[in-house]
Amino acid sequence: MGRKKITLIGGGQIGGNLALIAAQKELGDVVIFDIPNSEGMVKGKALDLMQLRPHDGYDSNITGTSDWNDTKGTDVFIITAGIPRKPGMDREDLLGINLGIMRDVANNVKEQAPNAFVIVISNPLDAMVYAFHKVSGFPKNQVVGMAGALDSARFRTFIAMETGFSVQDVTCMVLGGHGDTMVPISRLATVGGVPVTDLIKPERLKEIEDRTRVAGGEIVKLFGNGSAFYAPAQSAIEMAESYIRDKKRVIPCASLCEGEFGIDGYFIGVPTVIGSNGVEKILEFTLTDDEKNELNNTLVAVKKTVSETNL
Ligand code: A3D
Repeated sequence: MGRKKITLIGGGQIGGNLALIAAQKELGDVVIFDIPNSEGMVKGKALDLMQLRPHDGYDSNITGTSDWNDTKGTDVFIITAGIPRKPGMDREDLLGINLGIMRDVANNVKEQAPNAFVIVISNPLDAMVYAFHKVSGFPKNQVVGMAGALDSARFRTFIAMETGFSVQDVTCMVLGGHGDTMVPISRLATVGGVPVTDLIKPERLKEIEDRTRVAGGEIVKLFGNGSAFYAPAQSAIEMAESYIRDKKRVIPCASLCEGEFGIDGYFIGVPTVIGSNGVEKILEFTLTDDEKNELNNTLVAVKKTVSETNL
């Protein structure tokens, strides 16, 4: 058995960092794919990354291409193809352009590697992962969206910043759609097992939840051109690694719900077990009435963006 093949569709800001982290973790050989206009850019990034390896001795090969044939037999695709947000845009503003791109990508992925595990990152995430699933016809265990992993990492970061304790010991989850209606579950957040609700006053915790909901926008405003890329890349790699190494990690992911949490037929952020069979299980648990209401609100938002895909 040779090395795994990880193909990044889109070699921009997130794509470049995905390639770096995948190589550093030696998850497999990495192919960075982009449109013909950006072929030189991804070939250049690949060569630059190849030349970073000697210091630490990673053996992963990294190549850049704009030829779909080079993606044949891929084990894991991570899709960032599309355009990111600019200040003043919300994620939904990207739908028209990114939907066309996702259709093209889904058809090509299906042709080159019908058994691959696919992680979608392109925004608006909840609609894009749905579109990939519909167009490719891939079974639900093979398709997942990255959002909750990042939103939870943001929530963890803000809790660690507030308490001053190690971010490593902060556990929490953010469920729902990847937009301002996402649902940080403070009730279940802990620092080293100690409930956060015993460490941070309710009003302050509410502010931290609110900051989490708009954390992507905070960075978009600071950049002035483009959106976050380091943490999004690491978040998707955690998911890819759990698949490749069959870790069965439990990560909030946009997974296709068929009855779980009372949701049917939509990809939405829920605690998801990722192992060698892809999305292996959604872990359901009892929500409070307030949490149920919040999840309903976020479902309304997800349904709206999905309906705009006409799929
Ligand atoms: P960027 O640096 O612009 O990279 C996108 C790349 O996609 C560019 O290199 C394009 O040339 C390429 N591309 C465009 N069309 C195609 C195509 N048909 N086939 C292959 N490649 C193509 O953006 P980025 O890396 O900063 O962000 C990528 C996407 O991720 C955007 O849609 C962002 O909104 C989204 N994003 C999602 C999250 C989530 O948490 C879900 C977080 C951050 C960004």
